[in-house]
Amino acid sequence: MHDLVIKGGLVASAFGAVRCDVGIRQGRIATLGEALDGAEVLDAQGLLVLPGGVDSHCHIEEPRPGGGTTEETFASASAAAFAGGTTTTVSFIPQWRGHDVWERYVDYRARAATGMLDHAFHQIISDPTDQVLEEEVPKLVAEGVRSLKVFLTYDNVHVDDRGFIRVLETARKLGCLVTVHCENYEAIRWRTERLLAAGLTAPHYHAWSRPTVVEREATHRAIALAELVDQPIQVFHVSCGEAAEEIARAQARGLKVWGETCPQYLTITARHMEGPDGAMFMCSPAPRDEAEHANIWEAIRRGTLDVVSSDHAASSRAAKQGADFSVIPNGLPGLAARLPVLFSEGVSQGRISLEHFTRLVATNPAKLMGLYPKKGVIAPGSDADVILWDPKREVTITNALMHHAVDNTPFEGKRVTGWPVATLRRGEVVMREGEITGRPGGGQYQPRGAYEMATPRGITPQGFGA
Ligand code: DUC
Ligand code: ZN
Ligand code: ZN
Repeated sequence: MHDLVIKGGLVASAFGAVRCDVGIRQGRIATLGEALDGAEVLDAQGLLVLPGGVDSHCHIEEPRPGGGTTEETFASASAAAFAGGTTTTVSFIPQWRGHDVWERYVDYRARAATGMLDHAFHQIISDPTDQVLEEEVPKLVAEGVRSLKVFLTYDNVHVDDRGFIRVLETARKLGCLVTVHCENYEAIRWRTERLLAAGLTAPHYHAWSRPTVVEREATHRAIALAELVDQPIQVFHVSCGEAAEEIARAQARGLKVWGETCPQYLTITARHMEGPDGAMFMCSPAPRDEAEHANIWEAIRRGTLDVVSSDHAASSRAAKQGADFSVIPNGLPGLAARLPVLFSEGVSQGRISLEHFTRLVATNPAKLMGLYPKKGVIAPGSDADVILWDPKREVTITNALMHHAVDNTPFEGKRVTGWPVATLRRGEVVMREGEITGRPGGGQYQPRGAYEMATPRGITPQGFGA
């Protein structure tokens, strides 16, 4: 007898897509089989039964040095995530220059506990001091924070090569993954100064300030330094073929280098930034063009890019105003739209299989973040994080359907085929037909232990290793 049985759907399980019932007991998948009994039954005839989405890159309620936080709170992000079929997030604990990180971790844990999502954290390192790397990061690792994030660009957070190498070295020692925003800081700074001096200030010059070459260079450098130290890395939000080629070359050499992309790099172009709402499409790396969308699809198909996350970074229309492109906050809200947009563009349009979709949005991010097989798969023993998905439903995306805190979505008006009709987190129905039914505070922290994907290869150039 189960607490709940999902009956009659096509289940994307660890064994591929099979038609069976899913029996849930005490928040976990207990049985995959036929004619299962349950105290409650959910009818999934005609629906797909998918593992809950794992969004391994989203910015939620990130405290700012001057006070306040980013606009999306854990409460609103939970609603957005459930509406779009995501049940687990990995978001960012900030580090402000000149500050330590432990206090930020304690504060961020408390914030995340107010939401409904199961959650884990990356620790941003923007000031890699001895105190932070040698005393505080080990304490965070003991708490289950197993990924460090570095920015190779942005004024207040970028690290130079020496700082980056020290973060890689620390991660190697402690068994963490390093995730990297790859764009060249000085190159963007120089381009931005020249553009502004020439009076080219409108939002679409954001793309001119950071062409693909700055992403390719930083991706190459990040990989080379990771190879030097023998440290696994994930390159975040790959937007162009040149950067994907760097990753493919590294993978062909056997390096532990993974690549992520986001729905915006498959659907939005730099031309979107030319309209009156241009700022609403500003993110970094910048949106490119249709040829680059095709390159990113190809990199997905080949497996070079194996995770699609949202890089959810939501700002309201009012916050996205600014005197010139360099002061407008970067980032797009995408927590809710991630699965529907990728399913529609990918599975409905025949570019990828259902199984590949499931790997990109749930299984692979869970594996790379050390959350698998608790998360990211429908298999006995795993958490019962499940989406009931209607592959035929046609929906026009509106901001109201996104449930996030802000008044804009870059996917406004986009017609998609395929939509989540219910989301279960650990066996509890937390969204049904767009209505959020989860309880505030119901999300659980997911501490991460040592895992294979974050383990160094044990091969360093010339054999001299840390
Ligand atoms: N790019 C980032 O690197 N972070 C948040 C938003 C964005 O566009
Ligand atoms: Zn980034
Ligand atoms: Zn980001």
